Parts: sequence; C-alpha cells; structure tokens
Amino acid sequence: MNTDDAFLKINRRRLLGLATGAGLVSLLPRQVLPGGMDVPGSAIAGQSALRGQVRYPEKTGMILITDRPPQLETPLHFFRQDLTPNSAYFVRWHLSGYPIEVDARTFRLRLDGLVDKPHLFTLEELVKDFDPVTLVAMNQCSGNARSLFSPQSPGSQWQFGATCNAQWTGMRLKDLLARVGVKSGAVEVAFSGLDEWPMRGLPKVVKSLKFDHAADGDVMIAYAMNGEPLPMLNSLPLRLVVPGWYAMYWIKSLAHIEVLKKPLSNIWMDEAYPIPDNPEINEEPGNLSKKTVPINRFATHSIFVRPEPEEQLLLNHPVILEGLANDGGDDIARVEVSMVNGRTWVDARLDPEIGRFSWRHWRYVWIPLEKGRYAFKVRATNRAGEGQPVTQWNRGGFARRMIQSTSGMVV
Ligand SMILES: Nc1nc2c(c(=O)[nH]1)N[C@H]1C(S)=C(S)[C@@H](COP(=O)(O)O)O[C@H]1N2
Ligand SMILES: [Mo]
Repeated sequence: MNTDDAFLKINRRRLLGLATGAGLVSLLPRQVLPGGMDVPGSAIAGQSALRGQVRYPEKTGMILITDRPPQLETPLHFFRQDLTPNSAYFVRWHLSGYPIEVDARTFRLRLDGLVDKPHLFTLEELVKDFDPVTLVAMNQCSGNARSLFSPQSPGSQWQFGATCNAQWTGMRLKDLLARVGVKSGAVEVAFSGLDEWPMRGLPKVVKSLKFDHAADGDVMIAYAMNGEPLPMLNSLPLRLVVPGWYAMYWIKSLAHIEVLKKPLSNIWMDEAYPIPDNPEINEEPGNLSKKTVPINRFATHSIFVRPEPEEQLLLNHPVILEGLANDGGDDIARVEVSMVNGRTWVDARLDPEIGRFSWRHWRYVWIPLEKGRYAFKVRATNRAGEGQPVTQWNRGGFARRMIQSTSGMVV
C-alpha cells in the first residue's frame, strides 16, 4: 500500500497534540456496567446476534465474552469492511489490572537490556525522530473461533470475532534498536505493557521474539490505528505490531522493550500457548501430541461473513456470499466455495490485495433455485500451497484453521 504523506502528517500532528498538549489522553472507568442486553433488530437469527452486547467507552456494541478482564468480540457484520473501525475492534486483556489512563506527558517507553545506550523515549521523540511507516495488517487471537471446537477446549469461547484488520502507523522496531545500539550476543527481544496483576508478585505479561524477527523491518510499534490514536482498551498509546503472527505477540500498551542474551522463559512463553507440532495443528482428545511448539504465524484460513449463521436466503434472489481469507504473509492465491457441502467446489472472486499481511476479501454470487436447507463450505490456499484441513482439534482450542461450513434455510 502506498504511504500517503498527507495522511501521515495529519496523523502525526494529532498524536503530537496528545503528547504535548492535553496530557491525560484517556480515562476509562475500571468498572463498566454492561449497557443491557441489546439484541440487534435484524432479520438474521444468527448466533452472534443472540449473544449479549455491551458498550464500553470508545467502543460500539460489542459481544461480551468476559468483563473482568474485558474480552469483547467484534460482531461479524463489521467484517464486510476491509478495515475494522476502531470502535468495533475486538478487545482482550489477560489481567484485570489493565490500564485505564495514560498521561502522555509523563509516559516513557523504556528500551534497555543488551544495548549500548538504554533509553526512555517520550512519545514526542518516538513520533518526531523516527521515519513513520504504515501497513495494513490483520490481528487475530490464538483462540479465535475456539467455541466451534468439539469437544470444547477451555478458554474464552469466541466465535469468529476475535480478529480485526487495521492500518497501523508508527515506526520500525529495527530503527529503534539501531538508535540504542545492540551489543553482540542478542538472541531475543522481550516486550511488556502497562498492565499488571491486581495482586503483587504474579508474573507480568511478557512475550519475546527472536532477535532477527524483531529486527526484520516488518515488526513495528504503532501509535495510530486507522489514522487515529489507539482506543484505550486497544492499547493506548503504543502497541507492538507483529505482522502475520498471532495476537499474543502484539503486546498492548507497550512500555518496556528489553534486548536479551538468552531466551525468555516464563509462563506466557513456555506454558500458555502450546500447539501440536504439525501443519494441521491437530491432535486427538484421547491421544495428545507429544511434541508441541509455541503458537506462531497465522495459518491459512477462510471464513464466511455473509450469510451469517442460520441466515435465511430467498428463493430465486441472487445473494452475494462473502468472506475473508488470510495466511501468515505469503498471500492468498485461491479461495473456493462449495454450495453442496464440499462435494464440488468453485472459485470465488478475490478483491484486490491491500497488503501482504492484510486479510483478503472474497465474494461469490449465487442464486438459490430450491427451497430447503443449504450447507456451504469455504477453503483457501496460499501462494506457498498451504491449504486447510477438513477436521481439526487441539487441547488449547488454538489456531482454528479447518474448513468452515455454514448453513441455513432457503425460503
Ligand atoms: N500487554 C498486553 N498485551 C497483550 C495482551 C495482554 O493481556 N497484555 N493480550 C494479547 C492477546 S491474547 C490478544 S488476543 C491481543 C488483543 O488485542 P486487542 O485487545 O487490541 O484486540 O492483545 C495481546 N497483547
Ligand atoms: Mo489472544
């Protein structure tokens, strides 16, 4: 995607305004009362429409998964747009001590560890002193669509809305590392945010990347999402963007970066996110994989956005089937849909690409010619030839990537 200079200027001026002027950039009440159960008045009898919606500060009606800490799912219909509005961007914190205010004047990003000149960066320095970069990238929780696994895996029971696509603006982590000078022997870079456990003594959320990955030029620190400062619940003032990798690595409210001389070991790295070490990310409930690896790049996957689950379609009326496909950054090459539950497949049309790490929209026009039940499937293949498995399960309910089905009635 072309960098739009005018956009960058406006955007940077806005953030600088925050960093130098107003000071307190956001303040959220820690306890937010769910705004009642709000069932959208649509004709769609989809599951997502029946789940309770809540409104948090700066957010639109979102599907409540848990409120302490806040886990808010994006309603599916927002995925008809290429970029997810900031107000609808899904929210997930692990700890109930998530930040609810940031003073932009006193905020500092600390960069230390195995470096020549450890530094505390002000927001103003970050915005002014580094070349801005902008990139469209999808983010997705490791547990997105976990609720569809059977038997059920423990953890947040998301449907398809623990993912979003946004345009990120900020600076390359590589440039920041070059500024402080990395000493020889660096193997990893660790990241943590402003969030804390409500009780002392419990381990902070800290994740690391291999040094070469952290310095690859794609990994960035964003100060804007879709041209605006990030919503407080989505990581004001800074977030790490790790294009093509699962969200757990995208540390929110980033406040500390540490260059390490040995690999980080903590519960977030070693225990929290193991996946079976096979391309399908599959294992049997009664026969768990002996070998696991930490979750990493996005697997090739595709979903339906329309029709929504159990949506009724009208006989003889053309419908646009549409959805999203993504992979870890090789690019989607092909999306196929089946209107006969996988017996035969046809190619869907892909929308123009808007970035290697963005999701890709696909569409297919279909005319229902018979009343009764319909059952569709969708599958994607990326440029590296990676397709999707027919079935999948794993103990953590992670990296859902099996072929998706959707069904409903033609009336
Ligand atoms: N500091 C911090 N960063 C974090 C987390 C967290 O708990 N603390 N959770 C991660 C997980 S599991 C997800 S899914 C994403 C959610 O990002 P979002 O709330 O902006 O959608 O943030 C990631 N980054
Ligand atoms: Mo997540």
